[in-house]
Amino acid sequence: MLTVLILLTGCDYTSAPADLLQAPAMAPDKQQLAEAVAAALPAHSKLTLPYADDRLEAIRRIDLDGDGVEEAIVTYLNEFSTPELLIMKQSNNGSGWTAWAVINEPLVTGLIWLRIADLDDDGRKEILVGWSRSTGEAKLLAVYRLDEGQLNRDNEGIPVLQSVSGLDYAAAAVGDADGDGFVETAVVTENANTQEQLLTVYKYRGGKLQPVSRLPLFNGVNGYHRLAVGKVAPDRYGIVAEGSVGAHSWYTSLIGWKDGRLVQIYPAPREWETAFNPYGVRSSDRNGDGIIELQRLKAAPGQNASMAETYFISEWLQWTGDEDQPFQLVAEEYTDYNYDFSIRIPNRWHNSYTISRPAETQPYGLASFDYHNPETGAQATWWTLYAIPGENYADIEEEWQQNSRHYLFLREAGGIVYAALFAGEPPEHWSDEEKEAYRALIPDKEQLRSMFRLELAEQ
Ligand SMILES: [Ca+2]
Ligand SMILES: [Ca+2]
Ligand SMILES: [Ca+2]
Repeated sequence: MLTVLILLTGCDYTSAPADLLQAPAMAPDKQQLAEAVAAALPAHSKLTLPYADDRLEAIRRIDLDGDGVEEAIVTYLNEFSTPELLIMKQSNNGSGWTAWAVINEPLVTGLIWLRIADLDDDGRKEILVGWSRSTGEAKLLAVYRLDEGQLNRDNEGIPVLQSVSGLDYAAAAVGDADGDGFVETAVVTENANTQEQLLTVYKYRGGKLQPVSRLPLFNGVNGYHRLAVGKVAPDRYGIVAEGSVGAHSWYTSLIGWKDGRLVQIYPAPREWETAFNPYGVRSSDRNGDGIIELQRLKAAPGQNASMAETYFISEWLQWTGDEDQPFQLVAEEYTDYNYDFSIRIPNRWHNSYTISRPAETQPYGLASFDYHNPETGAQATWWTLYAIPGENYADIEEEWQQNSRHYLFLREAGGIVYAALFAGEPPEHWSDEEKEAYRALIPDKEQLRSMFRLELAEQ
C-alpha cells in the first residue's frame, strides 16, 4: 500500500531496506502520517536514515514543543540527493498532518546523526543534527528548536528552521554527563593542523551551547568516532570516547570529573597499552544496569592462529570508582560480527573455557566452545555453534538425527538457522578428574538458549 502510494507521488523508500523504515502492517494513524509525508516531500526524494544512528526510523513521532501532541520528524534526501529534515505538525482537531518547516544547511553532503532531547529543561525539545560537509571540512553539529521566530522562508517560499547554535565537531553524544539530572552535549573536535583532539562538555543555556569543561584527549588516533555519555560507575558520571588507530585497532578512554573539571580516569599512565584493542569496540551498558561498561577484546586462550583467524572474547568492564580495584568484570561474551550474534559466557566458565575453529569436516560451524584447563593444557569441545542456510537445515538435521547427535535449534532469522551441536564425551585418555570437570561445565539446553543472543533482532 505504502510503496504504491510513494511511487505515485514520486519518492521512494529504496535508500534503506523498506522494513527498517516502516512496519509491514501499518496502523491507520501511521498510514495517515506516511501519506501526508509522501505528499509533502518534494518529488524524487527518498527517505533516509542518519548513518550513525541506532534508531531505525526515517519518520519519528515525538512531542517537540511540550504541548502533549506529537510532531513528526522526517529524514530524507531531496531531489538533489541533499539531506534535509521535514517537521510535520498535526492539525488541532487531529484530522491530519501538515508540513511545518524544513531543516537544511548550505553545502552539507550527508546526514550523520540526529538526537532529540530537552537540553535546557524547559519542557521543549531541542533537535541536534550532525551534518557532513565536503571533503576536508569539519562536520557541523547544529541545534534547532521549534520556534516561529527561527523560521525563514527560502526563495521558493518554503519555511526553513534556522539553527540556534552550531559548531564544528568530529563526534558527539547527548546524555547526563555530570549526574545533575540534566542532559549535556559532549563533543570531540579535532584540529586538522595541530592534530589536537579536544573533548568539550556543553550545557545549553540561553539558547546557546555553552562550554562547561574541556579536556585534550590522546591524539594518536585516526579520529574519535563514538562517544557514550552517562553513568560510568555506580555513583559516577562521565564520558567514554572511542577512536580508531591504524588499520583496524581501537582506543578507548574513560573521562570523569574532579572538582567540576573533566579528568581522564582510564587509561591511567601505567595501564596505557590496555586501552588499545585489536579491532573495533563499542562500549555501552551491556548488562542493563544503567551503567556504561568498557568493552575489551582478549584472544581466546590456547589458540595458535594468525590475527585474522584468532577468536576474541569481549570482556565488559565496569569502573568501580575505587583506586585499588578500579575495574570489575561484569560479563564475558563472544560476538560474531558477520552473523550478528553473541554468546554470553556463564560465570562458572571463567578461566575454564576457550573458543576454537570447528574441524574442517563440519560445514557451517562458526565457533566451537571448548573446555580449556590453562594449567594442564587439556582442551576439548563441548559444543559448536552452527549458522545454516534455512534451505539446508532439514538435511543437516536429518544427518544429525541419523548419527544420534545431540543438538539444539536456537533461532531462525534472516534465512539462517542458528543451532548448537554437542560434541559428546571428553577424550578417553584424560584423568577422571579432568573428565569430570569437562562434564560439569557442559551447558544444558535451557542454559545454552539463554546464552545465545541475536544482536540486530534484540537491540
Ligand atoms: Ca528545551
Ligand atoms: Ca547533567
Ligand atoms: Ca551496565
